[in-house]
Amino acid sequence: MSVSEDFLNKLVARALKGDRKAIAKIITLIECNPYIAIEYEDILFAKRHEFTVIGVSGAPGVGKSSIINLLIKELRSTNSKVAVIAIDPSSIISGGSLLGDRVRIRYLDEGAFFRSISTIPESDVPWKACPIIEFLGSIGYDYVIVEHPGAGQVDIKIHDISDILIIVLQPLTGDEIQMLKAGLLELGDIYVINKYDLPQAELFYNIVTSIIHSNEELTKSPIIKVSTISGLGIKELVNAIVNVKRELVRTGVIEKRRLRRRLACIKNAILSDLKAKLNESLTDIESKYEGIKYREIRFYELYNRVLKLIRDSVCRN
Ligand SMILES: Nc1nc2c(ncn2[C@@H]2O[C@H](COP(=O)(O)OP(=O)(O)O)[C@@H](O)[C@H]2O)c(=O)[nH]1
Ligand SMILES: [Mg+2]
Repeated sequence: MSVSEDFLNKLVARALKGDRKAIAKIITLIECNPYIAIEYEDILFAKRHEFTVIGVSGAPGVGKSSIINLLIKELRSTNSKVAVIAIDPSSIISGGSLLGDRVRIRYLDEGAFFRSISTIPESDVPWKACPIIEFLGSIGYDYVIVEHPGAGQVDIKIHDISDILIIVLQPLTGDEIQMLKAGLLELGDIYVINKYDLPQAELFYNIVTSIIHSNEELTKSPIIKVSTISGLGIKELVNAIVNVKRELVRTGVIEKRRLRRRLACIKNAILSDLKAKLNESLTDIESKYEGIKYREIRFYELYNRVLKLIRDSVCRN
């Protein structure tokens, strides 16, 4: 999908006035061709606005969308504008949890925005998510919340793009306890024990708290008891977000995290470029070597030829 500068300028002007159709259109353009975010950086991110990216990670079904729904309501009551991006790894094959997310995220007034981005199962946060996040932040959303299902373990990539990472757990799953013991949870800034209305929640909370707080670096990490049925803990969760953010700003760590997000974005953009070029080169070589007996072709030679093709192609661009 090609796009002209003039067309994009007009769309961005509309998006800045809060026109949802224009915002959705720009997101679709970035989704189809994320490189326009690099090419048209000055147009898309012309307005500078301070925003915070909150990653919400946890196994499918723990209640991420339900929590985000209440978070939107709570944050809107303080007049903050909130955009939500749901990364949906299942949608391509099954139609996915997309519908579930849509159904559960209901508090969408003029200051809130929801969009899901599909990706193939088991893949990381797609790199196109980064410019979309930055775009939403730059046009005036104060919080960009990214929902990402960590398939049983915390996804390192959601960590790379978040300013604040919330890890959601639920009582009574052995998986969760295993994950805690394996030290995979070290990446969170805030922990939520959701479904606190379920039996044994208290016991689970005590186990989780002792594991998390026994980690030297996490002794002060907030662990919030939440039930989206009763609304328990949502105000505390917002307070925890505000406190963590204040600390990140005070210590200057927030700037490091913003740079980390940019670098993760660029790294993934370049990796995806290189992968495409590698595949092109392999196809090219395959046709050139047709008819030659494979025993006559050395690994070393192939390696160098493929590498040269990639280099030539990178230099050409
Ligand atoms: N008992 C209970 N169920 C909940 C709670 N929060 C969410 N659920 C249910 O858990 C299921 C998954 O919720 P969802 O928000 O879609 O989870 P996600 O896959 O992590 O986004 C749904 O059936 C919700 O109704 C809670 O606090 N208590
Ligand atoms: Mg969900």
